[in-house]
Amino acid sequence: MTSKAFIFDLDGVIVDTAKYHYLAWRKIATQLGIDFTPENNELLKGVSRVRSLDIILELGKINASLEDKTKWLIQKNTDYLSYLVDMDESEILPGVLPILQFLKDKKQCIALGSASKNARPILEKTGLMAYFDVIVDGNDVTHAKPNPEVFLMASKILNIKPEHAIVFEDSVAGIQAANIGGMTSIGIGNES
Ligand code: B16
Ligand code: MG
Repeated sequence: MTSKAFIFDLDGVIVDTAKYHYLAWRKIATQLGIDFTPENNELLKGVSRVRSLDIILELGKINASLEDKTKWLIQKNTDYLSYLVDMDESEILPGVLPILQFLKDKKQCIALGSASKNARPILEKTGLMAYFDVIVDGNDVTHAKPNPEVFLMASKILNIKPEHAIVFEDSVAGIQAANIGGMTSIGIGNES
């Protein structure tokens, strides 16, 4: 049988951290007088931290200096990390452990392909690190999703052709990235 690579996104697929990203971004938005709704938050899923701030500023039609942007990015991440302090395996989304264990038992290649720069501490806190043969995250890539770099890097390290890679993703940008990369994409989440 041809070897396959199973590549998992993190936020929204393995753990529900989108709610913490939302709380942290909403604080910044409120400070800036922007009404940041859960619907707006959908625009940030799978999107890098820097691009997320730009989207929020565009929503509020705000021009900001590099200095202010840097300050808000640090504030957002500090706040976000404070929500992760007590994170443990109870935050793993339903169905994740059985599928990871199934793939491990079948000796399939498992990778993480996440835009997050906090991916490794999250995998450690949830006890999932040992399942992953390869981890590619926001610290490793130059181009954010929908650029396929994160997934192509994972399949390359695993020495598996993109057409033999299956990507599990919750974001539009991530599905686009997998499709542009010539991989099979599986959307996770609600239909609407
Ligand atoms: P960080 P994923 C993405 O993770 C999130 O979906 C997105 O909302 C977030 O802005 C991005 O990571 C960067 O996260 O601030 O932790 O570096 O879905 O690609 O696993
Ligand atoms: Mg995601």
